[in-house]
Amino acid sequence: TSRRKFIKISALGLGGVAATTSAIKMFGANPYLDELVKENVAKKFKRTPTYCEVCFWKCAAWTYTNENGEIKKIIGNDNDPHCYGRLCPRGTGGVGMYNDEDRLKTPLIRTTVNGEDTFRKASWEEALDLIAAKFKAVKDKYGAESLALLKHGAPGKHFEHLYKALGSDTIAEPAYAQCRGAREAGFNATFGSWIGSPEPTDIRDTKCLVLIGSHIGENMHNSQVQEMSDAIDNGATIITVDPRLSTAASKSKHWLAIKPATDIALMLAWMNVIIEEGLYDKEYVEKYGLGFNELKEYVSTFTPEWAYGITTIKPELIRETAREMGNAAPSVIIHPGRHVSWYGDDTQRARAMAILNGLLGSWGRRGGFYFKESIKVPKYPHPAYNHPKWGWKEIGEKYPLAQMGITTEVIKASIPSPDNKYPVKAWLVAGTNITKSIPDRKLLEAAMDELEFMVVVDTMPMDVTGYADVVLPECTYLERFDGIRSATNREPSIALRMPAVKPKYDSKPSWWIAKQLGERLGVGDYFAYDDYKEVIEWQLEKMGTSLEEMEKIGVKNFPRKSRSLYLKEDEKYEFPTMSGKIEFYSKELKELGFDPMPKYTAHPEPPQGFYRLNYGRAPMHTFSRTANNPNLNDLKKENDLWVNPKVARIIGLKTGQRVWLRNQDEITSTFSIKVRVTERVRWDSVYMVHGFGHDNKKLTRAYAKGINDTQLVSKVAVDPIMGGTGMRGNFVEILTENPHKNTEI
Ligand code: MGD
Ligand code: SF4
Repeated sequence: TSRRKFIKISALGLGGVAATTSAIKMFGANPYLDELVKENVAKKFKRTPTYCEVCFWKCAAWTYTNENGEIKKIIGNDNDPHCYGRLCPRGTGGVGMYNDEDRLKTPLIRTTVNGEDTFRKASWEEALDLIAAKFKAVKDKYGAESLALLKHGAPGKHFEHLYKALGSDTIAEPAYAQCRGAREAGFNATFGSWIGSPEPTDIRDTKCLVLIGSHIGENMHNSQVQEMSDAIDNGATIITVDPRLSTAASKSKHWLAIKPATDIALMLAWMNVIIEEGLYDKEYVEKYGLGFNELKEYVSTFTPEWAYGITTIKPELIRETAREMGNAAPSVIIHPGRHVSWYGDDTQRARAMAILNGLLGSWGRRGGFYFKESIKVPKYPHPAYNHPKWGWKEIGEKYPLAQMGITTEVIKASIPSPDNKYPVKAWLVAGTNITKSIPDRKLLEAAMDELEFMVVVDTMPMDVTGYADVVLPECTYLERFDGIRSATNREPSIALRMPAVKPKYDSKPSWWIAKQLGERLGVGDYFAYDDYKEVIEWQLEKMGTSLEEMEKIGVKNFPRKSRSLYLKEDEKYEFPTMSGKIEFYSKELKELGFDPMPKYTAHPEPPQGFYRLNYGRAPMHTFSRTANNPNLNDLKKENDLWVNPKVARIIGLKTGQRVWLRNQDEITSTFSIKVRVTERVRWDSVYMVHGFGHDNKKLTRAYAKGINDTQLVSKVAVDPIMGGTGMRGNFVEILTENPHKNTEI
């Protein structure tokens, strides 16, 4: 049996399923408050600035507390370009993170009682001393590089500082290889810059928005959704390419119900029409583009008729939508998407999107992509970082265009083998529930089993905590200072996060935990402050403001300094690519042995009786982090399985019926899911919202609710260019009988 057996049942008491007053209910179902409500709240309560941590859009907000120090409401900051004064349902429900009675309450240390692994409560002193001793032992024996950090969100920044001080940059996060890495690599290879977050898409002024598997609206990124709704009101054409009738598709002029995994073929056909019919921006392409002739020649055979056979989209529709884009150009956006790790050729799919934008002249144009700008937050002084001998770069060296750590490669490096040159021996996991966010559970468990030590810093007893040797309870974003949010937008802005209330239970902020560990590990001089507040005060002053001012305004906007928002007429602009041009043909990719222009490759299809497992988001949840949040759980308790009526007829399924899923590798879902029969999904796939089906009983609301899609993602198609893990090539069969009837889960 495995040493690091997942601890399912805690020795500690379980909290009751109390229904706290839902902040959302308080103001009705509409999360967007009217001015009157805002004013009333503002009069009655004390307000403290923060920025939201329920997802990574980081909307600036005000936390309102009453005289007893209870949080009553969180409302968007009117001056914030990420939210324009209105939070999404999750942001409003962020108070549930604070109120959740299942929260981690004290440090926990793994122990054995009667041969069973369990956790015991520990003091901070004991837990920190233990971690420091174990980390020191790994550092002394193998080098600091063998300490890996898997992180996401604000806490990660503090531990990154600790790691760099120790001399390790063995750091990775799922937001790269499991999310937007391929998009960044593809756009970087074309335009020379990352898309980043928020995307510099000028949606509010666009005339045509093309969404390719990007379900804005269900995938709730606040200002982007608001801008899209304004664009629709202003008559913009929305074209959505999605095998499923998403909310965005339902608001679109054209819904292209594409056969999954064939998007590159559609985009090549669009290029074909745009070039053949002269719909591209000739002047722009001539002035800024490189390799247009090669592209023209290359796409000449990819006609809409050719693409029809692959995508199932009618040639007339491919032509009509290409003309819509051409007519709107340059105020057109082929949206780069966000979670793009689908089929392993994701960098090339992103390249196809980038090339279309280049042809239509939308980069640097009103209604297309603007030139983003941010303001640098000055670095609080500390000694120079120690240089590691190896780190995330070397671990991911097989993938030439990887620009950040690849989680799955760090995980592989944690399994000893004779050819493993970069042995990882201990992990600190902060703010990421890797058992739900990283595919291939077998590999992950094998790695965790080999580790000499594993620490998890989280606010909740998520599944990942069950594998840790030590669990540290972080306080929520509403109870702490964090780094200043410097936003990249049309205009630069900063936002302050400060505690609205004291940390509940025995929880502590990450900055404090990192400092404590730093002091114990001999790098205390990198943490030359008693309170993170001092760092913020120092930085704000350097930026021409103060903590006092920021407490009052929460967000400060700065004028642009770099250049104009869009390209000027006749502007001589050098793109930050190697050639200084938009690279329709990529010499760099060619030299590295990859296709210089995107190629359509057929991907495996579901075998008889199996359906492609498609997944996405719901507007009231973020990944797995919100499933147990009392307010958000109230809005949606579990995911359901979208099944086409044709499939329902064949199997004999009815809406509301519970089923189990088994994938191509015979992995069966631990829990069941409710069927929803709907025309909105194609007959060759099924669909569910990601982030449900929690295994940890300590999550009293989320445990066993719905299916965990990641459990069924055992096969990944790795992107050879940047190491992303394509996860949409998994197929499931639908089981109507409980496969676990005779086994205890
Ligand atoms: P969550 O699953 O929400 O997201 O992956 P993750 O970042 O792992 O886990 C977040 C964890 O952070 C939770 O355990 C939560 O309790 C904890 N947490 C929340 N707030 C705090 C805090 O203030 N401090 C600390 N210390 N912890 C906190 C996201 C990743 O997943 C991404 S970005 C994408 S796009 C991918 N999406 C995706 C998918 O759609 N399907 C599948 N199958 N896998 C996916 N993986 C990727
Ligand atoms: Fe919070 Fe919603 Fe903004 Fe994300 S989009 S940061 S959840 S308010």
